[in-house]
Amino acid sequence: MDGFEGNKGYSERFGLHQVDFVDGNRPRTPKQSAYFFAQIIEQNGFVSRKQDHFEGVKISPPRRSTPLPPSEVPSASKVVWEKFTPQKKFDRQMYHYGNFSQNFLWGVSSSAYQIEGGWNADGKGPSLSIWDKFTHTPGNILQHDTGDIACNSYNKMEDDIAALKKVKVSHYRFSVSWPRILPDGTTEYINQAGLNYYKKLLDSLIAANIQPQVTLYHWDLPQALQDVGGWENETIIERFRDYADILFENLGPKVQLWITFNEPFIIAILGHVQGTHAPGIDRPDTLPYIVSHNIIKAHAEAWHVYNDKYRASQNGMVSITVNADWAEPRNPYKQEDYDAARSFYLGWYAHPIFNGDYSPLMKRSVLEQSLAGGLTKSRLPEFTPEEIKRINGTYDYFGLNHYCTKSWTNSCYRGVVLLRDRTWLESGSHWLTMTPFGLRRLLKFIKHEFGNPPIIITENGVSENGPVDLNDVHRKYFYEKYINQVLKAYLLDDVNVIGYTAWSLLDNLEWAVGYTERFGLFYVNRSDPDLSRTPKASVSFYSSIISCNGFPDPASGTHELTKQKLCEKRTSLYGLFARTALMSHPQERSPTFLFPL
Ligand code: PNW
Repeated sequence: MDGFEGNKGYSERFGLHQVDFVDGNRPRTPKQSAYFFAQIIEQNGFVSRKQDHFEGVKISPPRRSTPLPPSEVPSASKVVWEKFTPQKKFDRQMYHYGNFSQNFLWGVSSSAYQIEGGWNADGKGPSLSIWDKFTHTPGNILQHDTGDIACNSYNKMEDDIAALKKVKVSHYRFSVSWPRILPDGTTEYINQAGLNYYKKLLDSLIAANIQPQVTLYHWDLPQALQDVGGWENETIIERFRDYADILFENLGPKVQLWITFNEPFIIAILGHVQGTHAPGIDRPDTLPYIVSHNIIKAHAEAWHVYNDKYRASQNGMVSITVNADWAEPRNPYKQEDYDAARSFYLGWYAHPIFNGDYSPLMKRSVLEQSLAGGLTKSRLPEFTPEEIKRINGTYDYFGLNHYCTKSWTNSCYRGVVLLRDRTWLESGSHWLTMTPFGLRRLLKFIKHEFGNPPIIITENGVSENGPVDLNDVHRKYFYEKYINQVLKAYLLDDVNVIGYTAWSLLDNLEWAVGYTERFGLFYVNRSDPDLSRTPKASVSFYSSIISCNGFPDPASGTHELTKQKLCEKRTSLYGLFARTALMSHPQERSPTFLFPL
């Protein structure tokens, strides 16, 4: 435990347990490391997770997968790389002046569990959500943080509306907590208090002239449904359809934009393969494919309910939000790197919904890996021809969450490997580097791969950790550079981008890392019982971009943005380099091996 450290006194703490030296009783609290060390002792070493689940299955030795011939699969990525590969760093960073379309949507984003608090208020308990259970289980969340109170948005609606007004957004994206509406997940009992909360939020937004964009599912499944198998059990498709129906019926008259699911990829991988997100299951092999299969079908059913019952009277748009990094081949002239980068994960969900069925590349990769693992058939389930027909086209726009680019290569031993370029600026999150150029490429890829749909960027943002500094120059830099790349995609590449949503309105519960990584435009003071919100410097900066509807040429006269300090010139980056050095994560520099390709 923490103790007296010679001439350093109590300032250096070596303990597995924290000791509160202010309290006369000296209470001890186990740190995360105590749980970790206990686990090592219990297992008498490091037990491979794979061994648990592959017992009896013959694992073949690592092998090189057969390269895919470039001509076999029509590939939009090829179009993109052909266009951008000759681009010099200077060109790709070049600033572009211009405006977005007149009715471009400008928003900020949040999600229920991350901000609301009121975890068991007004009938949400006793069933609760999988995130309530997950955060209350010791060892899952950094510093034992929970969403019990979060930013207390459940009780601080006026403050949030005031914050939104300050940014001057036209749209606010928030999510509905399923267990707040249907505590046991089914329509057996509808909790009116839950519906009233969201009705009031919608009325307040509309009164402030801010349009809502509502996510039905941002990861907080009713625990009661998890108890019967969650996304693994296909009866959930019907449960989700009924939940969607209730929201469309009750909230639909006030909503024009709906998102069925937020980031199914993260649900499948972090929730069911790595177990670092709720429900905390770490069963690789077939589970992520089953979970995703059911999510895709549930999405399609919700879209059809809207289409059949509500579209005529409500006239809104319904779609899904997928997350995607841009995959840059480490060497686009090397066939193997090119093939590796081609197989990236956005298509897992977008291909069935926008093009019909899983892509041939996905089918082939999973089949090949399944056979190599000793199985007799693919772990990827198949859609029937009727299902393909029902799922294909269930979108009204393309919802995209994007944060960064990864460099991809093919290692002879481990398959696809993700790397990062050490010159890329880092952030407060180990997985997030500042790589604005990739967003333009990704947008062009979506245009070609998925039939030029209208695209709404539903999340994009950056974090910090460590000491609080309201002058968040790194975030101003991030938004300036990323939004400028969106503008290039719109004006130069003719991509149909119709909206941009910043993540996030407030510093909030960043899932497994608790409140340590802060993505907010507003700082939330967690030592203040009132959880006061203070704008960071990026608020007025983002607000100026919104007022100017882009980046008008200064030669055309002064405008709000000319009053802001832009990072256009390289010199202004020096301060930023010094800052991001403080936020670096040296332990994370080794390559990541990708599951499940
Ligand atoms: C998204 N990654 O999640 C979520 O939609 C938000 O709720 C979240 O707060 C935000 O991004 C910032 O993390 C992600 O590891 C979580 O690549 C992890 C990753 C990407 C997105």
